[in-house]
Amino acid sequence: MATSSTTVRFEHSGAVGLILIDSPPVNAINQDMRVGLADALAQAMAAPDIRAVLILSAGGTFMAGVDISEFDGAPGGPPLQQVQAAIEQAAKPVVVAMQGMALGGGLELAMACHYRLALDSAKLGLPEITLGIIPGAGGTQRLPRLIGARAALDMILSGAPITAQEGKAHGLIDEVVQGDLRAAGLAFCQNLIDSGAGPRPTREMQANADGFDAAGIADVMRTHSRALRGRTTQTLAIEAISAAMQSFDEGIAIEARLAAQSLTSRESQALRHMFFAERQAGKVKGEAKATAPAPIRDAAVIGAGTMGSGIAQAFADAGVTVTLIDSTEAGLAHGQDIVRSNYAASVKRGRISPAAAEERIQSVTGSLRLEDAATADVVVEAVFEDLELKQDVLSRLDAILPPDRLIASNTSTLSVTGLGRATAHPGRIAGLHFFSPAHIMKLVEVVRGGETSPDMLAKALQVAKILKKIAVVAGDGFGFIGNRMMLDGYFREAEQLLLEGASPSQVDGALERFGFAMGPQRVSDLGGTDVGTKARIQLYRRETRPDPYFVIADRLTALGRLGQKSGSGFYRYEPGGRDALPDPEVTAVIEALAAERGIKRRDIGEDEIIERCILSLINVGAMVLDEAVAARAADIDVVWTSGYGFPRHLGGPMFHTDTLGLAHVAERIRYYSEKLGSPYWRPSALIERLAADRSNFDQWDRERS
Ligand code: 3H9
Repeated sequence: MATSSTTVRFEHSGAVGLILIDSPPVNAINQDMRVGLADALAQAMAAPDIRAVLILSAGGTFMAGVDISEFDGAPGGPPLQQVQAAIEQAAKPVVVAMQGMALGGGLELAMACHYRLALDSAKLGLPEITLGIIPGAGGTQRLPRLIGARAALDMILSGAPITAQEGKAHGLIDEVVQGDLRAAGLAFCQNLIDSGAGPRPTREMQANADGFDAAGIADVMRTHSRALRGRTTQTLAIEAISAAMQSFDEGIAIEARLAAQSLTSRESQALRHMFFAERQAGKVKGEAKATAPAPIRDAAVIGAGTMGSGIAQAFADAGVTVTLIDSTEAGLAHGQDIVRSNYAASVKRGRISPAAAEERIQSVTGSLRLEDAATADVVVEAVFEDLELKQDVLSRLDAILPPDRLIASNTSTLSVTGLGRATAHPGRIAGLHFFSPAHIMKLVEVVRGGETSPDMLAKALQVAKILKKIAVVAGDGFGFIGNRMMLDGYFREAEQLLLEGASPSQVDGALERFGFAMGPQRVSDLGGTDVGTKARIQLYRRETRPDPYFVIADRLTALGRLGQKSGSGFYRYEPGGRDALPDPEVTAVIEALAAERGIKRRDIGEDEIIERCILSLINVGAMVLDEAVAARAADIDVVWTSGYGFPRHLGGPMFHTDTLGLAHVAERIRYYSEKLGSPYWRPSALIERLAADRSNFDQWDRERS
């Protein structure tokens, strides 16, 4: 039976009224659905032969929550809370049966129903905190009533879904179903009808406050402290859950006020920006999606070093069989050892079963013959970062593989266009710049060489998707997106501050307090100062940079201070220790380098450190955008939040620029440009233009979407 909505239908099935939701891809709740739900419920209540109601949805996802794109406008139609109240106060029992993900407003809708069933594979969660908001459709009031306030706090602060079985154990789910969900739902309704069980409104339940005292709350907060560093939403969530001890109507009014407050926060705007930016990043404007991309079942990875074996493992994790090829037996054995020990560590942490780990290890076959890549659907070259070596390997692969196969290079420094030209089919060469450790890090820069064909670019994006990576398309410039901004902007300025008088721990501390997971010098020590030095040697073959450019890191490399692995770098480390300890020897190195350049050292405050590092990052980011190395400002935000530890709740460097205001940013860059007189502080023309036009990066993106 029709409703006044295109996404909700109403049907009779004997004495059960079926409310059927169908809004692909993820049944996000929008105005049309709210209208439809209200209408269908009214029909069910008005039909004398209907004695129970069953809500079902189509597709693999029960409901992904409220349509996030509606948040910035004034959503029309009945509010979700009104629809929920109508369900909860209905005179006939309302049952919901869930499959796949039941998230946010979707789970909140379910909690307003009288009975809840879930397929055994279903997952239930309130991920609102990841968007910087609190559950605003009764979640903070009904969840404590169903599972207790402490468990509710844990679920709301984590944002992660629980399984159907856990839901049952907590009291969120009445029955876990295997097989036919619709049939199980109808049978459940029939039972209710037969037994005369009526509605069971959650609002009438009492929330269990056990463990929801100051100590209990602090305990839960500690569990999530890493993920919530620098965040504020959790405070509002605690306040809202506390209100669940009051009457339902009082509590729901408090929740509404706090939810509105969270929604307008900059934190929420930033996190919602990131949600869409991450999903948009892998899409290339103006290019049709590959209609039905050929499946990727077999891959080959060339080079069994740390990167190559990590990439091989990422394929194995995605269920793709992979041939790991190295030129030496020792190299191959080392790579296979890395794979094995990574899986052993995952088993130890309980992330994967021993059987699954073994299966994945078996899916990686070692080989010493490049010819064994011949049957692979895709090949990723990850040999040592050396132009001639890579060109040689790529041209040999090009001769071995049929021309419709993608050959991707995991280069982080070399020109993908230049690499492609070493082959007879440059169109099939693209860059897949993984980040280390490749099986863990989410980001992949998909580098489009000057001659990379649209089909092969689409194929490279398909590979990233299969590997469950966040892909960002980057142009073939110096350092692509991320490393260019790191080297010319952020890390370089951090070193400049050291030359001018700041200490490594001062710079790192300031940027960690800004929100980076780790400051630049600690990052260098972790990755190895020599790794940076070697990468820059390759990069200089593309373009050089004026002095001073990483003179400290390069001197430390020359002195054998390679970072944590050698016991000293920008800091010193106790044997086997990871604590970065200040080292007077480093101060002496820095002072000597500063003196050689006539730099007068002085005390530098934390504000200046943060401002100069962040403005440098932003300024180079704008150049990367202006030069079309990045297609969208939002892409840069994705690169920096998922690959370089920029605080996600600030929305990435370009979103953060919009927050600071373009006029302010332009003015401060000009200020430092004049004060420092450094070639690295040339103000970006794009920032100047946007500031003059009273525009910003968000608008810049919108005008081009
Ligand atoms: C909420 O409910 C607030 C309430 O408490 C109170 C309000 C009063 N809205 O991720 P995918 C799109 S807040 C709009 O690629 P997957 C997504 O953009 C909400 N759009 O698929 C993409 O579009 P496109 C709380 C949404 O299979 C497409 O659907 N809920 C929404 O990898 C496919 O998405 C959440 O935070 C949405 N809510 O993962 C859950 N969800 O094709 C957010 C998805 O144009 N969603 N889209 O790029 C997710 O976590 C994942 O999307 C999900 C599917 C796990 C569901």
